Amino acid sequence: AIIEGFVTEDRARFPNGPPKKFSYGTAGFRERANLLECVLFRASVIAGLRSRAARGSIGIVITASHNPVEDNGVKFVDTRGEMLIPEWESVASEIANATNSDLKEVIMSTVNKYSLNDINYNPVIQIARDTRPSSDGLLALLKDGLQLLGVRYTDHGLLTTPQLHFIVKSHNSQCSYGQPTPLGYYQKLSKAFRSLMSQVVSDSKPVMKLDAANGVGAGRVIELLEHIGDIMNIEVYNDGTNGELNYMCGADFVKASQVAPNGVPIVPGGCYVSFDGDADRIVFWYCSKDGGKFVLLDGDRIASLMAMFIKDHLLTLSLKLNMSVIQTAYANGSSTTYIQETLDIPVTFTETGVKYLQRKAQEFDIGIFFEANGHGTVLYSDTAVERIKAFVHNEKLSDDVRSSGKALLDLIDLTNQTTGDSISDMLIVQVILSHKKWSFDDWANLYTDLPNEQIKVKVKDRQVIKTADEERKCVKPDGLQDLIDKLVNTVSKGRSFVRPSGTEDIVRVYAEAETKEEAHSLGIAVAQSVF
Ligand code: NG1
Ligand code: ZN
Repeated sequence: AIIEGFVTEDRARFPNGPPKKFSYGTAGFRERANLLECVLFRASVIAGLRSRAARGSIGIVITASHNPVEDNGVKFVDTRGEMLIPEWESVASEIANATNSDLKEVIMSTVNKYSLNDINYNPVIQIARDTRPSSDGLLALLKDGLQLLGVRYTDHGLLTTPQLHFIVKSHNSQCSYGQPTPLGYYQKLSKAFRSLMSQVVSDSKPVMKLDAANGVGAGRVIELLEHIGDIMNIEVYNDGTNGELNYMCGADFVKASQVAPNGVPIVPGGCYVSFDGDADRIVFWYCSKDGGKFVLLDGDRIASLMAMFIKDHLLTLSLKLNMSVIQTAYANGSSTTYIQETLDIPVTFTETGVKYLQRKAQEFDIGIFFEANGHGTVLYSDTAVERIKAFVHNEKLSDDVRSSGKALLDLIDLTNQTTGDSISDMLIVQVILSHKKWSFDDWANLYTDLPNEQIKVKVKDRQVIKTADEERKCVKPDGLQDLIDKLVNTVSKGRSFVRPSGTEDIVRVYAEAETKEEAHSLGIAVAQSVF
């Protein structure tokens, strides 16, 4: 009867049903905001069903991340704080796409398939949204749906996507991960950060200048500063008061165009950081003191820095844990070489898309995963955490070794293990640089990036391109890979691959080589062969 009422209301509000065919992908449902109304109303039933099936709290975040301000989207956070499990991606798509007359049947078939009528669990849905003007209206539709269904919810207001992931995990872990509130998030991170920074002797406070992409991260960092402002200075720019969301600023813009964003005063040698619109991606950058050259420190750099620091600590503790850095084909070849050869840590490749990296990272005691674009974090297995804890409690340790072990435990607490998190990643990088007494220059000197180029190619049907070997080889159309191989062989340290984008109607071409000119000409030549 409840479902009946919901379906009737759905039909009254959206007599034409969904305005287009949606597909729940890596980015959730993402569209022009005005096309999402029906989807947001139906998101209530999707979340309610998934919550019951998983017998846990589900999160819903209304955001379109680094997309332009006219877009919006909705993503579900599964019970362990991770992305929605694949099986339910199709359930979500089916419900979002059902015609008015099919909706009831589609919902009921899910109810029957998972025997949801037999489950006596009254879920609570955790909700957050970003700063887009359309988010309020979409949120209202979602709430209407939840109320009609009698599903309880907590609206946390404006939060970063990773903060909501943290809250869902905390809620479902009976608070063993943290308190399931924004305050609980700030408290956990700031406690670990303060403890780690207290081990550093320095006469000045670190300063970072933040480009917040005019997104939701700006306000959240200001809230965070209430907890750590006395030991770290974060100057917030692109806070949304003047500029437009993600326009000429933010992590995606800076990574793709490799120039400084608008809206941030540039001081050569200063330390800069850019978030994306929902603060789950982060890149660092600066302009060199001599000559003002723009230098980008992307996700590969962050992964390398974290891997180095963690490995140092494991060596001090003489703890053998199996560790891997997870990358995609977009990782700069120099970072892969540095991690494998200098750090002596194995690198594992996966397809593009955070869910693939995250799943792979779970196979290790310590899995460090980062996309080059700045989305990533570190996952520590329960075994790893227990072994480090047991080690620190050993009575016969020297002070140095014990404090190294404690630092590692604090580092684990400072890490948002649910998903890539700009705020958490920013603090971890600051801790490492402070511990090493390193400048951004020192960090940049770990290795030299190979010049690279990314080109978007519009084709009639991008799905004719099929790839293998974690997208590094092209198997369809016939002959394309041979052509790419030939072109790659014409430049030194060349590497190139093509793949259909999962989020845009284009084919992406990546090329890298020893010089900027070679990377550029290789990219162009490969792009031409895709037509
Ligand atoms: P596609 O469009 O499939 O390349 C892009 C990013 C991914 C990931 C997703 C989700 C690149 C090259 N690709 O995927 O890394 O972040 O968007 O937003 O950056
Ligand atoms: Zn994002």
